[in-house]
Amino acid sequence: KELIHTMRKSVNQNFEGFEAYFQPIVDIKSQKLVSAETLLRFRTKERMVSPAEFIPLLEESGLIIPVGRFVLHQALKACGQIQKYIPDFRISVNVSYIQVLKSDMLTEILSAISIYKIKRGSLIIELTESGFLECDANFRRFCDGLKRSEIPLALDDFGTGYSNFHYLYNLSPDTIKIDRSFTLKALNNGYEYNLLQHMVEMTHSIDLKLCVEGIETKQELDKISRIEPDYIQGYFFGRPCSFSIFMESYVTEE
Ligand code: G
Ligand code: G
Ligand code: MN
Ligand code: NA
Repeated sequence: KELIHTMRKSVNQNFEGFEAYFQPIVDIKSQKLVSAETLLRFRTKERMVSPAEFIPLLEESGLIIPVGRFVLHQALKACGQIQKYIPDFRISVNVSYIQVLKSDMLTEILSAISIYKIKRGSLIIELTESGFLECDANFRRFCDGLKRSEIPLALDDFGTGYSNFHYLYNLSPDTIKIDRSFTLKALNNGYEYNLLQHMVEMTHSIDLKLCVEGIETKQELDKISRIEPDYIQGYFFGRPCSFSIFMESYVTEE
C-alpha cells in the first residue's frame, strides 16, 4: 500500500515516474509497421515496478482515472508525431472496465482526440481482461458510443479466461488480439494450431481483424504466418520502448 502512496504523490507531481511505452504492431502481408500498443510503465527512485503489480493498485485506488488520462494524451500525442512519417499509423490504448465504470471515458476520449487533431479511426481502444461485464449498462453505453463515434475496439487477451466467444458477439469488436499464452499453445500443439487457423477464418468471415501476440522468433513468425492472421505483435518485431527509442528504431529510420 506504500506503492499507492508513492503513485499518488507522483500523480500530483506531473506524473513523474510514469511513462508511456510503445510496442510495434506489424501488418503480416506488407511486413510494415501499422500501429503500436501503448503500455504504461512506472519507475520509483529504487526500481521499475511491473504493470502486473501497479495496474491493480491504480484501479483499486481510483488513480487509474488521472493516470489513464495521462496515458491517453501521451498516446495521441505520439500518434500525431508518427503520422507525419506514416500517415495511416494507428495507436492502441488499454482501457479497463474500472475506467469505464468510474468516469465518462467516451467524453474523455473524444475531447482528447480533438486536442491532438487526429482522425477518430486512428485510436484503437483495447479492452483489457480485468473482468469486464458486458451486461453492465455503462459498459454497453461505452461500447455503443465507440461504435457510433467510429473508434475501433480491440478485444484483448482473447483465448484467456475473461475474453471469450461471449464478448465477441456482445461487444462486436473490430479486432481480436490472441493472448501470448494461447499463441504459445498454438506454436507447440497441433490442436491449438488448428483452432487458431479456424479462428482466423472465422474472424475474417465476419469482417474482423486478428492480431497474434507474443511472437519472439523468425521461426515462430513463419509458422504463424502460414495461417494468415492480419497483425503480429511480439518481441521479434520489438519490445515496448520509450517514444524516442520508438521513433529512432521504427519510424524515422524507415
Ligand atoms: O508490458 P506488459 O507487462 O506491459 O503489460 C501488462 C499488462 O498491463 C497489459 O496486458 C495491460 O493489460 C496492462 N496495462 C499496461 N498499460 C496499461 C494502461 O495504460 N492501462 C491499463 N488499463 N492497463 C494497462
Ligand atoms: O495488454 P496485453 O496483456 O496484451 O499486454 C501485452 C503484454 O505482453 C505486455 O506486457 C508486453 O510487454 C508483453 N509482450 C508483448 N510481446 C511479447 C513477446 O513476444 N514475448 C513476451 N514474453 N511478452 C510479450
Ligand atoms: Mn493490450
Ligand atoms: Na494480450
